[in-house]
Amino acid sequence: MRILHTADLHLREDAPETIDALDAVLEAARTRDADLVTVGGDLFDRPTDVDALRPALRERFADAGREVLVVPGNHDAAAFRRNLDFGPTVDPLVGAPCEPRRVGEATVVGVPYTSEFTDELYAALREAAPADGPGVLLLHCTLDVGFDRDAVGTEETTRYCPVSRSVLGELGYDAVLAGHIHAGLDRRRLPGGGHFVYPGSPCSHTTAETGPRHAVVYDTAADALEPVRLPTFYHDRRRWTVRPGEGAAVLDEVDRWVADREADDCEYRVAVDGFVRDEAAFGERLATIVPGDRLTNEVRDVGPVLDHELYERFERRLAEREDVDDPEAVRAVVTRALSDLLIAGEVRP
Ligand SMILES: [Mn+2]
Repeated sequence: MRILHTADLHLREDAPETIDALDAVLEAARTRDADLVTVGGDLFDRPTDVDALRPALRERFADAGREVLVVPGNHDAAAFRRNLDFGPTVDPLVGAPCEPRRVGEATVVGVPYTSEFTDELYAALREAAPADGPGVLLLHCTLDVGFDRDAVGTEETTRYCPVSRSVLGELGYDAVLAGHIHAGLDRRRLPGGGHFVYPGSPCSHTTAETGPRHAVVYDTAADALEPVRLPTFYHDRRRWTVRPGEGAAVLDEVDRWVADREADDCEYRVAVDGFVRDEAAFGERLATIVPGDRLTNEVRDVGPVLDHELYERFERRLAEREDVDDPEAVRAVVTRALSDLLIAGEVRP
């Protein structure tokens, strides 16, 4: 069986990119021939969105023609406490502490939103792990790998349902399909060999959620996870530090990076700092590649490096030495090192 997994759509009536992301996920389920779709929490951003969007979603889910298993997350748990109709294909797993579903030969065990991973939940999940056939755990949690606040969206202040890899590994599931971390696709192996995956939000909700977005397909027969790139909206940003003599190479790199993102639905930012031989020429060329409102140009002329007292002292020493095979290579290393120190503020100009 093939399961297409996503989480953290945060559907909002006033955020069309989130609705587009749902369409992209359902389309990916079709093209990747998935038998089942799972949503690891935060399908909706707020309970009010659940009411506003439900009729339209009923139709979308029905058209997708695939069973969809959903667990509530911290954002939409309140809405799922009511008995709502998302159409015949959508099955919210709301039974506490966990609720199993047999789908084909596999068993999917869903954990509705909980702030704590309790002993009771641990015991219930071990009990619910299937003795035969693939076992899949679906939950909204914070894995013990040091995600920072930005990774889960700016509004999150507490750690929901913190759980360690070793505890998850003890539960006896082949795959843990999770939600809550928005930053991006994050796959890990659990002690014992099980898969763990955060797909990341399927479209960027904040500027901290950078880079192309993904869903994943878990193939139970192959016991393999496959990332699926989604053609959805994302934020991206990148900073380059130029060293003297590398201006042209950096401009080529920026050009390729920008062209890739111009071809996508992407809101991006470029920052460039460092030293070049011709600040004006470099700046002009850079401005033809990156639109002004997306660019921060902090590049400075190489003069401060070459005119620096330390550099002049180095040049005098170099001239005295006769055992240097390749003075130009040494010059390049020192120029770069000094420009790095100047940029870092570790050497006074
Ligand atoms: Mn979320």
